[in-house]
Amino acid sequence: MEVGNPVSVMRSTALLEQHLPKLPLLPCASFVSSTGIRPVIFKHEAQLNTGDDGAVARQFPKITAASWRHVLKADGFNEASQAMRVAVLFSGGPASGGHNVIVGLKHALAGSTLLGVRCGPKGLLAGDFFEITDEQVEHVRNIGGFDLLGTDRTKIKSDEQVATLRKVCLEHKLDAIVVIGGDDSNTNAAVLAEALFNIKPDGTGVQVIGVPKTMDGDVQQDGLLPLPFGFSTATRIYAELVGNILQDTPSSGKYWHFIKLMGRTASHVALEVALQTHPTITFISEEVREQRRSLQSIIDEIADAVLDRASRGMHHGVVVVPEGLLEFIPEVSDLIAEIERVMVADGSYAGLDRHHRREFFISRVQHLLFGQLPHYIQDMLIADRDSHGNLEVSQIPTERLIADMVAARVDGKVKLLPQTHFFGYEGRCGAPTRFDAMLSYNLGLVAGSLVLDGRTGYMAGFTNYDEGGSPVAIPLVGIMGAERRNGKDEFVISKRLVQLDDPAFLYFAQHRDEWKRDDAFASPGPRQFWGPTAYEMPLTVVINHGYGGFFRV
Ligand code: FBP
Repeated sequence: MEVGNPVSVMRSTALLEQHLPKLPLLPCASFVSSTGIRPVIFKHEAQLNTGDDGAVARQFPKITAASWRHVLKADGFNEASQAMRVAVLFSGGPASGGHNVIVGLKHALAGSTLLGVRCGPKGLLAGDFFEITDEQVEHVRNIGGFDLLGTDRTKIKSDEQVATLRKVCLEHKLDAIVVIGGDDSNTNAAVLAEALFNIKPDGTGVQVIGVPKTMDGDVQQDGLLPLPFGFSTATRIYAELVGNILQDTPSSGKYWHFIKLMGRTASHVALEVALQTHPTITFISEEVREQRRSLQSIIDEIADAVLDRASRGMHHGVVVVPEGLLEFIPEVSDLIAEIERVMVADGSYAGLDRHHRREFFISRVQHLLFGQLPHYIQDMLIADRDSHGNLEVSQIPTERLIADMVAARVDGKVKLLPQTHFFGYEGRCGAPTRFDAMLSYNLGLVAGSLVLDGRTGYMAGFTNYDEGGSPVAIPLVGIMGAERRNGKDEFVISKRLVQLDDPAFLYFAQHRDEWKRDDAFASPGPRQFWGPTAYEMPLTVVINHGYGGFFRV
């Protein structure tokens, strides 16, 4: 398939794919005028207090001075009709709804030129652009994936990269860049906004606007952005799969399933799926860290449930763990920190084959746990980090580790038949739920409006999901904090983790014992695109924000 030329792609003749693009995309009232959809202008609302003693402002002086960390709210239609050249790119992992952001941008920027960047930040540096046509946009509306443009995870940071980018921007006469990405990509958007602030010969700059996407659901800002797009679809797909497995277990009556759910750091995905399906046991990483639990205590909890249920004739169950669980177990995170110190101190392991690389770290890492872990976990803990310095948790078979350890722990007492699963990639490119389709479309309208309003260093936001929706703009420098990456502290967009006093977590904590004791599961089935439940919101959002349950624009 050719990225950047979707019109050449033969979509299947499945009824669903034929009908999805016909489903409506509704703008919220702020964008609707008597003559059709219109971009809006913004006014300053409140200032965000980062409490960082000015360190972020010192690193990003220009965009801090431009925004004063002010949140913006819509303030009427944009009457100006300047034609601009705007480039848009996907950055990071795919999330359902990405194509609808581009539909929204195209609608907001009517009269301007919208250039698609092929293959993410890498394509931006290479100046690999094409003009997005109305026909292309109509072809991908309400369709999952990022295939209109493609994506990657290149981090633009070095002086050389920045110099290349400045050149590309001037050569292609860009006025603005829209980065559709998660926390790391929006951090990158802040870096770009600062670097491109006043690079044109006339003293003006190339504006940079971020759009929050990630199936992980962790780009949230209290009161301004309950969720990024992509989370709703991923969790509905996982809930269908987990619900199906839960339905199978008492039928076959012999398997324990160990399921890892994607979601790099925060446990929003696992919590949402637990609320939708009620698995026998679900671990929430943030609670594991708060309670300073050991790996062995997690194994013991599962083993006790296996033995208890077996004593009552139930030889089945389902355990759900978040993708990032290991990083939240204090002894494992200490081990990871030590491995990363070794990586920073001596890079000579880089060219070694798997066996010698393992030997290299075994001879240097003191933490006792390292030697106790199986090779399939050791190898992933010492693997190269991604370009943003993240451990590649999607590649760590945590579900297998836990299944193996539980099997060893109950050996001789009961016969455990474990099955392991990782639900990840299958969740993040499906056709967007109606919630994600509408949210992402409106985020595209917000981003296009911010460009036309001359803003830079902002992330598009959208809130008040059950009252018609409200566009907001969030200053990137207002939501940054220090995080340890590649053994060093860096300013990044802070992820919102599950808070143990979140109403959604409290609801889960109140009910999990009954889900563990008995088969109290739910099997919600496939996501709905038509009918009364099509506009349902994720349960965590409904419970945490007191919403009425349905997305309304
Ligand atoms: P983003 O934060 O870029 O949206 O990525 C989310 C994610 O799907 C994580 O949940 C997962 O750990 C990671 O991407 C997998 O990355 P890759 O696509 O590079 O395998």
